Amino acid sequence: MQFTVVTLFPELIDAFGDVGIVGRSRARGLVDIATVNPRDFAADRRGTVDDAPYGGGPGMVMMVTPLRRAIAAARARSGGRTLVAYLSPQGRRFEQALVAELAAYDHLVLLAGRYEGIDERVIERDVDCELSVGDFIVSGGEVPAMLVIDAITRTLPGALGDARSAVEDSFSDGLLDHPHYTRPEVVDGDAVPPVLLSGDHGAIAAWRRDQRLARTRARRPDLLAAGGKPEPDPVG
Ligand code: 9D3
Repeated sequence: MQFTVVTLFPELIDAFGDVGIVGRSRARGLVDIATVNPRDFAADRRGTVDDAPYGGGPGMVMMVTPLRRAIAAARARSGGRTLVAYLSPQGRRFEQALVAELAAYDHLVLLAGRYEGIDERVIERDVDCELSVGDFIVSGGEVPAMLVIDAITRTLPGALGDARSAVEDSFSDGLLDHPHYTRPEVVDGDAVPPVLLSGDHGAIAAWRRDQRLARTRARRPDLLAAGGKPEPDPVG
């Protein structure tokens, strides 16, 4: 799977792509991560990519032409099934159901905004969908784009290695995780729950299931609301 991030800060994305499960997936050829910098497509020598908002107000707005050219260059990296997603607070909430939908594409172009945002005409003409990562404010689309790449990469066959599977990931079945323990058996007077030392794999599985349900009920009762939620189409 291909990811191309359109960003004024490619070094952020490059560093992210070198480590952990995403880094290993890249090394194995499972995913390809590239960046395109709108500054390289500016219309002037200075590399201007932003300008003041029509109508007035604080901050700057990312200009149409550098973005449109950058998106075209990003699209040109593949002939496969491509989706252009703009990371923005106005977008559809990014969640696990959407991860699976997006993983069906060959190429995701992730448009990361800075400043107050991007010219609306880019959203109307060049963007297929808008994604938000939650109801809080961050400084730009780069961290949200990394989050999207990370979440999707984890679901690709082979990304997690043989011992683990995406099916075991929390949220794959809509429940929170159970507690985890490792050596020593007692630390500062705190012991590991005895069932985990019992060798009774049936009892351990039952205990973990019970812990997952209890924690979900206590911390995220919304996740236990009956039935799977139907998902709207990511495009439009
Ligand atoms: C303080 C500026 N805000 C005025 C009401 C608007 C605003 C502009 C740009 C708020 C955030 C941003 C930058 N955010 C993103 O690019 C972003 C984001 C987010 O802030 N929250 C959740 N998901 C996302 S995806 C991209």
